[in-house]
Amino acid sequence: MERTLSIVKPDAVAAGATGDILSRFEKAGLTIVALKKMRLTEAQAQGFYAVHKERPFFHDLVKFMTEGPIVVSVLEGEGAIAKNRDLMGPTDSTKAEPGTIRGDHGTDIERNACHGSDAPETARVEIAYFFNAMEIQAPVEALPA
Ligand code: FUP
Repeated sequence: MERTLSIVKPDAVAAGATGDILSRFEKAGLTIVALKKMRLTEAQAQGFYAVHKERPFFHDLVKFMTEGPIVVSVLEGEGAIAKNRDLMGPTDSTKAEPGTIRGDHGTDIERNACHGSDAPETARVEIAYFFNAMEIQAPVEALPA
């Protein structure tokens, strides 16, 4: 079992694509174990993308990520990280096949509709950035009787 962080980005939320995107996760067998809608502050977006802070696109990326609300979720399932990335398609939406989230809802490399963690360690850090333990629904069978 693996967990990954998903973000429906401001472009896709504004376009009314949240439901379509979340439904793709469920149809692929992933379970949404935490979910919230929020609007990032500039500092929160900078913190989330801190690894990119020296990159030329950083300023525009932060501006985009704060332009409107996002929908953040934790997805759980076997191979959840790779499964989510397959559903999303490549970072650059112009290179993403129709049928992928970015192919259907993204515009370019910046306005690319969604985020998904790229490895177990980043998933752990990213999930903790948005959710505390009480906000993540453990499977019912894992709860004490
Ligand atoms: P991904 O793992 O697909 O989210 O992609 P990266 O971690 O490489 O990049 C993070 C975000 O930076 C992307 F979602 C979009 C943005 N980005 C740009 O805006 N321009 C670029 O040239 C590269 C990335």
